[in-house]
Amino acid sequence: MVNKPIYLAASLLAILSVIVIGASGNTSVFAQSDKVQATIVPGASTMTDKAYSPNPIQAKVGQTVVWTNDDSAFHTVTSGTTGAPDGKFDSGLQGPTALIVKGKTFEHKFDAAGEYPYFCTLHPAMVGKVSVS
Ligand SMILES: [Cu+2]
Repeated sequence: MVNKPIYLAASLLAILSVIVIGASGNTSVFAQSDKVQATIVPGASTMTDKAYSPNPIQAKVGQTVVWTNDDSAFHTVTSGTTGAPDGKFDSGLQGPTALIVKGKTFEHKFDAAGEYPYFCTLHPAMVGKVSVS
């Protein structure tokens, strides 16, 4: 009977340690996502280097950048500099990836480090950059 409080305390410690170990074992939940979200902001047509957000987009090698058109106008995400697309990626003017209406998305996976400038072929003042490291 004298040992009962000690037994209870030991049981409590055992339960607590299971909880603590369980919580600290969850670090994988916070692992890097394979997608980076970006948007084409409302009113983007005249917003030059603020048209795409964030700008620049920071991504790690192997990540996929997903652009969502949050504007009511049709835009593109076209790699290269204004008037000189370099062919690395392009949401295009037609087809399934064209950002014709609000809510449409375009994504591209970046497999090499570097700086990737892009623009909108419909509003050449719209410019952005993806910085991959
Ligand atoms: Cu545009």
